[in-house]
Amino acid sequence: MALPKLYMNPGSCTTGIHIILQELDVLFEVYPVNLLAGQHETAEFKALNPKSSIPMLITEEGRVLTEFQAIAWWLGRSYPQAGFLGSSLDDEISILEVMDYVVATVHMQGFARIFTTDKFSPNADEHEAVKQQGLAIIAKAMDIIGKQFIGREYVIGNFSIADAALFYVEFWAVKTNIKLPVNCMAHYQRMLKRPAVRQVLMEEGYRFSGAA
Ligand SMILES: N[C@@H](CCC(=O)N[C@@H](CS)C(=O)NCC(=O)O)C(=O)O
Repeated sequence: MALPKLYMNPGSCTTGIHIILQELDVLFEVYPVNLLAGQHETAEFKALNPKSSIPMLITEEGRVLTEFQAIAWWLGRSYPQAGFLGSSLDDEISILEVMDYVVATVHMQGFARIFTTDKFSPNADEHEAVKQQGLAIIAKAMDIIGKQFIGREYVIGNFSIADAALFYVEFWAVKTNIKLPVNCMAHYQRMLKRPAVRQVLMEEGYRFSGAA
């Protein structure tokens, strides 16, 4: 049977799905999609995913999965022995709550305003204000998320798919010099100590020293 195929771009939100696959020790094929070169807008890519978005995962059976949360959930359900969805309904709800807040708010509302400012306003005079809005959205959301798991090492205690989502926005924050709340910074550093995370970052071309 064919291996699952991950369509990704190093350092993008796809890093979160890459981490889950690596943590699961699943064999998969990597298909880099160069966003800057517009590869996600080609007819070939759109024939697979008309949303033109990554991450995209094509399963062993050939099913095309899109949307971070859907892909992460599919992986969690497909490899239940790993326990990446926790062990109770409470765990599942906490995972979904954090993952959705990370993707829909921190990423799509916050970082999107910083990385793709012109999509929010064609007027260059407004770009600084749009970026500041993005920064405010990120600061508020990360503060809320950080408080949500005080006293726990990971979102639900043990590593789950929500930690991979949280990590990619923490990684972006560190890379763009956005200050993280203490608990999120500790989470980021804890994630960096995980062999699978280090492996993914190395494969995606990042070098880092020590724990942070
Ligand atoms: N809602 C989607 C969006 C993901 C997303 O925005 N991905 C970015 C890369 S980090 C992307 O595909 N950008 C290209 C575009 O939207 O045109 C998801 O959760 O998977």
